[in-house]
Amino acid sequence: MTNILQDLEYRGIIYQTANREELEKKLENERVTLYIGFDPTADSLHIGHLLPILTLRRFQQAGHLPIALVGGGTGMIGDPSGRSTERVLNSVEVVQGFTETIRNQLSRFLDFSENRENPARIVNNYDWLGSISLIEFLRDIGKNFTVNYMLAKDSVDSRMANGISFTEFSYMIMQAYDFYQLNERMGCSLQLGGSDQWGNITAGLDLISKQSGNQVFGITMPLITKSDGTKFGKSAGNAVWLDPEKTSPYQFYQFWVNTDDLDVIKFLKYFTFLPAEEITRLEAAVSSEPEKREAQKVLAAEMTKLVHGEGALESAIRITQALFSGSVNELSKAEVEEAFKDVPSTTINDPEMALTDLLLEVKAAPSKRQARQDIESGAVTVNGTKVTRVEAKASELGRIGDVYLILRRGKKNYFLVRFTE
Ligand code: 545
Repeated sequence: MTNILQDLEYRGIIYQTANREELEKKLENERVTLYIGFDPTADSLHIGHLLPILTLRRFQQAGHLPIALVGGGTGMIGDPSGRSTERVLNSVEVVQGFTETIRNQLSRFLDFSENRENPARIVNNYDWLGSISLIEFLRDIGKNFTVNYMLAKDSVDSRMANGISFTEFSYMIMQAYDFYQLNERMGCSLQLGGSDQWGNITAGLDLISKQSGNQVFGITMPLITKSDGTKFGKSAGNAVWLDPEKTSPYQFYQFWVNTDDLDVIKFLKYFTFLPAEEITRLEAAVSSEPEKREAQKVLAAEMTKLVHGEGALESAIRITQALFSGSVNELSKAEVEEAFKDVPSTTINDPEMALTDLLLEVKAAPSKRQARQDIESGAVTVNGTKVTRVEAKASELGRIGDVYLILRRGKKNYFLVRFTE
């Protein structure tokens, strides 16, 4: 078995560990069953969740047994960790819907095939939390925790000023009980999570040592920071989702390509499976020829391939090149839609409209006079071809996929026209 802790250490993925020395020995000598939990609080995972998911995958590649837990039960309650205000509860139907989509997304990153020695598994904590009785919970589990201990946890302490409901206050006991259940049922002895999960993970360690005396372990991963101080994982204020309907593979690719030189090596270590030698080579390339942005392109390609597959990566690269060179005529209808997802399109139903009027309609020119001047001076391209005839009409210009006309004024200003006839 490869030394997984050493690899994680090299990649900067370890923030805190509980029982480090014994864990190191155990990981070297046996297959360890480990888990990470994901509460169904949204209809998709985003790149903020990639580090824990990919770390599960690293453990699987190193020969250990990963479990992804979907919090169908805990998602009904709401984890106060890392939050300054009480959550609004979602309805049972909404939580059930989210549980299904999160389960599907998680399963793409792990290998479940039964013919390998360490297939991944997915569990839902509703299976045991949904049926435990109140009396059993308070009597058998709750008795292991003093309120004093619970008040001292960061997740609760930080909420004392504003208040916390009994519902969220109890959350840590549910997560602790999950770890206990997984330890009993599946021999799971290690829980991972982001740094916000330390309090919940150690609550599990404490419960298990009291209930069964078994030794178990915990690891947290660091909060991902950026050199410019802005929050990781946002693009123009929006989260970068793993669901291609919410963030297209092209947008996803662009997000990674735009990584700062000061962050790119850190992210290659966190998120890719490239060996250390390749990362070292890319690090040298960042300092010797930063203008080539080779490390960023490798990062973007690796991530897009991992999350969306080879075909989506090729398409993202084609779109990037077409928009850069202006040869947008080479794009398919679907690629046009993907490339212009964030660009508002203008719908036109007059197939004979003059180009000057089109430029006005899409607000590429403030007046007809300016539109004429732009065309004559060669500043206007239609579907990647320069058009200098002021009298040109839409019907003479051709459409992509029978529907789209891509206007460009100057080097970079793109406008999308959608014809309904
Ligand atoms: C529930 C039951 C368990 C163990 C863990 C949990 C979930 C945990 C929690 N985790 C976060 C989360 O975010 C929503 C994801 C789906 C939309 O709240 N109490 O569920 C995040 N987690 C991954 C990392 C995290 C954490 O899924 O641990 O730190 C983010 O990086 O915030 O028995």
